[in-house]
Parts: sequence; C-alpha cells; structure tokens
Amino acid sequence: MSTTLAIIKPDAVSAGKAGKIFAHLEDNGFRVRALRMLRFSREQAGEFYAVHRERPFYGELVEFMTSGPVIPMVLEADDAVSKLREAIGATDPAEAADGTIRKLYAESIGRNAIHASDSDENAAREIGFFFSEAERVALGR
Ligand code: 3AN
Repeated sequence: MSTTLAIIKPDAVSAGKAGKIFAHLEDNGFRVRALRMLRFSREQAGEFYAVHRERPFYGELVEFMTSGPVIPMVLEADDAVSKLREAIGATDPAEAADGTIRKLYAESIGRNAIHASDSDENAAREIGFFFSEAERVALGR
C-alpha cells in the first residue's frame, strides 16, 4: 500500500460535489486516511503551486484555489499515485476519459474539481504541506 494527496477544489466543494467525489474514490478502492477542510491564503496557494510560477495560468490558478474552501486528503491504495491519476482523468475535462472524476464533475481546464500528486516524491511533499507530523505518525508513515 502507498499514499497520495488529493485536493477537492473550490468549484467542486461549492457545487456540493464533495460527497459524490468521496464515494467515487471509495468505490474505486481508495481509503481516506486523513482529511481537512481549509481555505488557502494567497501565499499558501502560491507556494503549493510554485512549480507552475512561470506558466501563463499561474495567476488564475492561485486566484481560483483561494476562491473558497478546499478539502485536502491522504488516500491509500496499491500504487496510489498512478491509480489516482487514472481515476481523476486528464487535466482538461473535455479530454478526460468517461467515468473519471474530472469528466463527471469538472467544469473546465482551470476549474477541474480535483488535484492529485503526480509522483511519490511530490505526494510526500504535498502530504507534508497539509498534515502535521503527528497526523502523519497516526498514519504510520
Ligand atoms: P494536473 O492537475 O492534471 O496535474 P497540471 O499540473 O498541468 O495538471 O496543472 C496544474 C493545475 O493548473 C491544473 N489542475 C489546473 O487547475 C491548472 N491549469 C493547467 N493548465 C491550465 C490552463 N491551460 N488554463 C488554466 N488552468 C490550467
């Protein structure tokens, strides 16, 4: 078993889709191991997405991610990172495969319902961004 980080984004939280997304994840074999709800400050969102600082959509991304509450969570499964990337679908919901979370619940490439870590290394960094050492100890990692 391994872990990864997902964030239910402000579009999905405000549209009342969080429960459906949890159900989708649980039905697809993920266990929720840690969970919070919070609102990003601009500084936190900027830091979380620092790798995208030079991309043209960075300002829009930070603006959107601070627009309302988000729900970061630690998910556990076999090969959790790649399994979750598969379950969420392509960045642009118009290109996402049928049955994926973004196909079902995302509005657009910018407002795309859910974030998922893209490597084990980034999953560890991103889990550490949201969850304290005490919470990670409770996970046994
Ligand atoms: P993914 O979330 O599928 O890993 P990335 O890492 O390429 O996609 O992009 C990070 C986030 O930046 C996306 N989830 C999306 O919210 C936003 N984003 C990516 N491309 C665009 C774009 N062309 N226009 C607006 N926002 C974008």
